[in-house]
Amino acid sequence: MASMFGGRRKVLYEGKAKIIYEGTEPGTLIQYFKDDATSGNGAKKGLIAGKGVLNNRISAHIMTKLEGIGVPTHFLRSLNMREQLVRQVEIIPLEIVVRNIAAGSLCKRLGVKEGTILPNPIVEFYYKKDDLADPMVNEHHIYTFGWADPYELEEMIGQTYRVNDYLNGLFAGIGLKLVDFKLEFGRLWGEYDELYIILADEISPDNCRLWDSKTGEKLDKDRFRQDLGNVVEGYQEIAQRLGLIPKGGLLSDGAFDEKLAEGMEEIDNELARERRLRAVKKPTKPRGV
Ligand code: ADP
Ligand code: AIR
Ligand code: ASP
Repeated sequence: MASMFGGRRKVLYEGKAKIIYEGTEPGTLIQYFKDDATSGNGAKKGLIAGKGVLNNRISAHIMTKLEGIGVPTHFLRSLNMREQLVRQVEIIPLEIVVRNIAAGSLCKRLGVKEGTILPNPIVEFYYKKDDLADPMVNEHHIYTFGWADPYELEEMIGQTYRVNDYLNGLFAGIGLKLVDFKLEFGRLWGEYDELYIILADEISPDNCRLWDSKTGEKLDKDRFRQDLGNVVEGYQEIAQRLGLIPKGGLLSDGAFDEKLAEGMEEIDNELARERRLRAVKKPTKPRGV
């Protein structure tokens, strides 16, 4: 699917759910949100009309909120209904998963009943490598293979807990349970070569499990993974409860109304401008050497 600006900009990367274009200023990128959906790291493929618009909007909103509580994110501003400008970072090849309620691969792997409330959040790490189906790894793998060092990992875990606390509250307030989610972080170097760890990629129903608090109904990408049907309706419900789209929604006669989506107001980027970055404090020489 082409960008709003046609072929004029350079595609740097095309992933499963997004296209990454060169940004409008140095050090920036444009994330274009596609309607393509995959699961099992590409094993199952599909198209969810309207998903890209909704994910762009939801992720921009959540990143802006997180920035507002002091979590450094890559988000700079939304450009149009499918695109956002972000800071370019060096992606750390790890997926950090947090689980509040048992679901998905945790249930499969350990035989835990889906829906079991976990007494404390579980944090897991996966190596981001499609060819290997993103295998689960631990700190030893991460340090040994140099994907991140202890200072970077500590920073990522700290930020991840903050994101979890904040998002649990945000979603509880709109009648949703945050079952689990996945985060990606990246490195950014400052003027004096100081290192910042920044939340990157997206936070959307593609990488969060969200259940209705009362009925337990699944509203996220599990509708696609498990062939539950009405996938975009689930995403729309989440966006609507977050107050991001008109009351009537963006679907008419069962189809996604691109015209209506185009007319949506731009999101308020006010908070995103007030950004504070905090460098990761590392000794000048690696520990123990
Ligand atoms: P995938 O690569 O898993 O198929 P996507 O289709 O979502 O995923 O592609 C987006 C890609 O862009 C991901 O690989 C993600 O790690 C990367 N990315 C996200 N945010 C940034 C950023 N700020 N700077 C550089 N790369 C990013
Ligand atoms: N996730 C992990 N890899 C890709 C994604 N999107 C997200 C899922 C789910 C959480 O991480 O969307 O919210 C845990 O996934 P799983 O499959 O390990 O149970
Ligand atoms: N993100 C992975 C994929 O797109 C895994 C998943 O979402 O199930 O295939």
